[in-house]
Formats: sequence, C-alpha cells, structure tokens
Amino acid sequence: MKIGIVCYPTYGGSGVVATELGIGLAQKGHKVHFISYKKPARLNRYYQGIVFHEVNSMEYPLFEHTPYETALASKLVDVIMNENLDILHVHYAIPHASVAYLARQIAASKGKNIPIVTTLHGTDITLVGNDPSYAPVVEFSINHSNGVTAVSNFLKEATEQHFNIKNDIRVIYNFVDTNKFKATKDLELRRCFAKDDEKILVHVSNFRKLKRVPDILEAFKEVRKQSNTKLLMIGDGPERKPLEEQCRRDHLCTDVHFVGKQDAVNQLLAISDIFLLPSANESFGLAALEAMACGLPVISSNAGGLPEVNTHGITGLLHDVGDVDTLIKHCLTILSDSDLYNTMSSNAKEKLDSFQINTVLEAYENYYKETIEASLQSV
Ligand code: GMT
Repeated sequence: MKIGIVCYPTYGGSGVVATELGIGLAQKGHKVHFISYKKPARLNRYYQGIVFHEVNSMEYPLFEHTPYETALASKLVDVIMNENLDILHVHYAIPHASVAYLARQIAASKGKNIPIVTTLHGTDITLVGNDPSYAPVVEFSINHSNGVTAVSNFLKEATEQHFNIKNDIRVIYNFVDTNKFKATKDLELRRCFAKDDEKILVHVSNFRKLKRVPDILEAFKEVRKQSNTKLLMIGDGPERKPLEEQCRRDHLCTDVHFVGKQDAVNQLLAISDIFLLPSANESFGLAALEAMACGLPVISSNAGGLPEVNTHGITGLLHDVGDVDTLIKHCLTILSDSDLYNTMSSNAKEKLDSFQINTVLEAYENYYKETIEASLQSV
C-alpha cells in the first residue's frame, strides 16, 4: 500500500507511535510518506521505503499566525495526487483530522478518492479536543473520517462521552518494539547515575502539568531516606525548570539527574529499576509500556487507560491521582522486596504480548484494507 502519515514531529507519544508505525510498515514492504512541519524525532536515519515531506507555511506581514492548516492541506493534496496514495492516516485529531477532510474534498474534486483514518491519542479528546474552541471541528472531523481508532478502551469511551460520535471507533493499542526496548544493562552507563548498590527510579515525559512531576520529587525525598536511590528525569517541558529549582533548594542535585530530551531512551530505561508515571490523565501511557519492555515494574496513577497497561499487583502498582503517600509506600514496597521486584519485572515483560509491534502492525494493516474497501463501496 502507499500510505500517507501525518503527525506531530516532536517527542510526544502520538508522534512516536506514528513514526514507529511508519517504520514498521515500510519494513513490511509498504511505501510510507510522512508529512509534517519537521522530520519526526524518531525518524533519525534513512529507512528504505520512507519519504519525508516537509510542510512549509509561507510567512506574510498580514498573518499574525501563519496558516499552517492551509499549508498542510495543500501539501497533502500534492502528496495524495502525485504519489497516488491509497490511504491517509492522521495522528492526533487537532488539526490533522479536519485538514485531512479538506484535502480529501480537494482530491475528490480532482477525481481521486482517498480514505482517511484518524487515530485519537489522548489530549486531542480529553484536554484540548473538548474545549469549546475546538470541539465542533473535532466532532465533525471524527464523524467524517473513513476510519477512527483510539489507543485504549478508556479513550474510546471518553470520545463517545464527550462527543456525539456516529462512527465505530476501533481500539488499537500503543505498541513497543522489543528488539529495541529490552532488559540489557550497560553498567558503564548505569554508573554515570548511580553506585552499584543504589536503585534508579526513572520518569520520561514532556513535563507538562498533567504529568504531575512534583509528585515524583515529593515521593523521592521520602524514599531516599529509607532506600539507597537516585532519580533519573528524562525529557523536557514547562514543569522541568521549577522542579530543578526545587531540587537546588532542597540540595538534591547529586541525587536527581535531569538529562533532558534523549534519543536513546531505551538505553536509559534499561539501566533503571522502577518507572514512575503519576499522571493526572493518560490515555495509554506509552512511556510505561516501553519501560515494561525493559523489565521495569511500573508505579503509576490509575488515571485513564493506565490500568489497561499496568496491572496492579502484577506488573507494578497503581495509586489514586495525587496520592503521594501511597506512591511512597509503593516505591518502598517494591524496593524492599527483591522477590516481588523480580516477579513484577518478569510479569511486565510477559504482558507485552498484546502490545507487540507485529500484532499491532497487522491490526493497522487490516484496518486500512477494511477502510479502503468500505470507501470504494461508498463511491
Ligand atoms: O502526553 C504525551 O506525552 C503526548 C501525547 C501526544 O499525543 O503526543 O501522548 C498521548 O498519546 C500517547 C500515544 O498514543 C499515549 O501513550 C499517551 O498516554 C497520551 N497522553 C495523554 O493522554 C496525556
């Protein structure tokens, strides 16, 4: 198939899923065209079968805001027509689903039928999408996509609750490539952060408010009093600076390592011991899944789709959002019981079966075929 993929190029989960999906599809022989304003972060080398198309929005003194949507729609029409795409898959509804709708109408006026699949990732529904400034367009563009997928049952239900949805939404989970994310410890790298008798608690995110990173620091301050631990904070975003300042005030700089955005997240997860994700909301929690693939038990909140990924008492432990006392208790429970740690670590790796890249690639391929067939019948 010739597949167009539209996504945000940043380190956010939706861009990661879109990129890994495109790479996987290209490796199976499909021709994949990425369309975005910048090359996706994980597309960090040449892959046979993948072409990247950059969207350039022309600046003009009249525009206070450059009309990215118009430039993206024009680029989509260009790629759809000239590359003769079979399907267009857009990740994150805003603004990609409505722009794809416009591009589909324009392509139709030129005699080309192009079905659209929209994948909902989370905040495009739960935080941003249902804001009145976007909601009518989000609802319309979901209802006018040829196919719609959501990354968890939670997100499917949330979408149906927030909007008047007429389409059937297919749940296709996030996935992980276990050849890349695996439990192989690089001791030299580990020693950059911790002594051999210390444990490493790790967090990866874009440090937005909803990730509740201050809960992690609050918990860490208590945990380190009772257990030899270090904290590794990967990623960047608005909450990083205040947290670093807090660490300086509390003289924690030697124990808390902020390493910023990293390409080799897999290597850093593999040298760590427990993954923390206390989010206020999380439609799936791809970062937790990647940590599980590296054999890390996960201590997370029970928000959104997290319980579909992290099973309480099996792959890790869950707490209510904002319940830092329980978060501390959970860290100490796992850190002090090596049998429990080992059981959860191997359960985490075993649970991956339903989140394997090959299973999910096949689910998307089948969904594309179904969507193309249905759209041909309706023409
Ligand atoms: O929250 C992020 O880290 C970014 C965000 C995005 O859309 O880029 O992630 C969302 O999509 C991921 C991939 O499907 C999910 O694993 C995350 O749970 C989801 N984030 C939220 O729902 C907050």
